[in-house]
Amino acid sequence: MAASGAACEVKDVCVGSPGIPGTPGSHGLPGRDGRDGVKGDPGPPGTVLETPPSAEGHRPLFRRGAPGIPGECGEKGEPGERGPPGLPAHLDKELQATLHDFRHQILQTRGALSLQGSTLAVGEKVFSTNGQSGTFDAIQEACARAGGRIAVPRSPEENEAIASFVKKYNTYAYVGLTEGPSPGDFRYSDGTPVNYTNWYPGEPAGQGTEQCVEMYTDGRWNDRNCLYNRLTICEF
Ligand code: MAN
Ligand code: CA
Repeated sequence: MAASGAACEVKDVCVGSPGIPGTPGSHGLPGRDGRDGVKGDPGPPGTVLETPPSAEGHRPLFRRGAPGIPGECGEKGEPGERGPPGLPAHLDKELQATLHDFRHQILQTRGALSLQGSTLAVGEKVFSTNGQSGTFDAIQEACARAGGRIAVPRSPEENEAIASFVKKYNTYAYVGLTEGPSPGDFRYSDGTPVNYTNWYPGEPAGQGTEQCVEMYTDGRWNDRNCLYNRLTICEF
């Protein structure tokens, strides 16, 4: 039964004014967690990252750079193993030939230098003059002293070399040929018969009276007495 603040008879109808609304109640406690939601849609595809190739057979993406500075020299290595024993020098053909050649060239050079005139090399030979004149014997001696022999041409090239000295010094030269016991038979100083000649037309005409051979300025030869003074030309 509703009761109001007014005292009244039970039978009477009393009309009071409405009360003031009460103050709101305090907040209730948080409710329980709801159930899990449904699974979402898949996400968009990811971005492919470009990575530098490393596997063999792939062309590099970048151009080759400039070469680097060369490294420093390494340390000296250990000596190699000892070679097989060589021949004794006197049995080594190649070594002997080389030594012979060296000796020959040294003697040629020394001889030519000692004459202090003009020198020409033709093939294996060296021709040289001191520019002085002498008899055939004097020339032979001068050449021997220098370690050589009186020059004798054995080919057109050698003849030309000797002739060039004759022209240069404007003096006929004796060459290394002399007449043997039989007239007209001219030989080298080692006794072998002459096998290259360049006689002036009509020569040799001495028939035993002219036992040496002189060279004219044109390079041709004449048999002549051995006691004239002729240009000293040696060969080495
Ligand atoms: C001429 C020629 C030569 C000879 C000399 C000697 O020139 O008869 O053969 O050698 O005279 O003086
Ligand atoms: Ca003559």
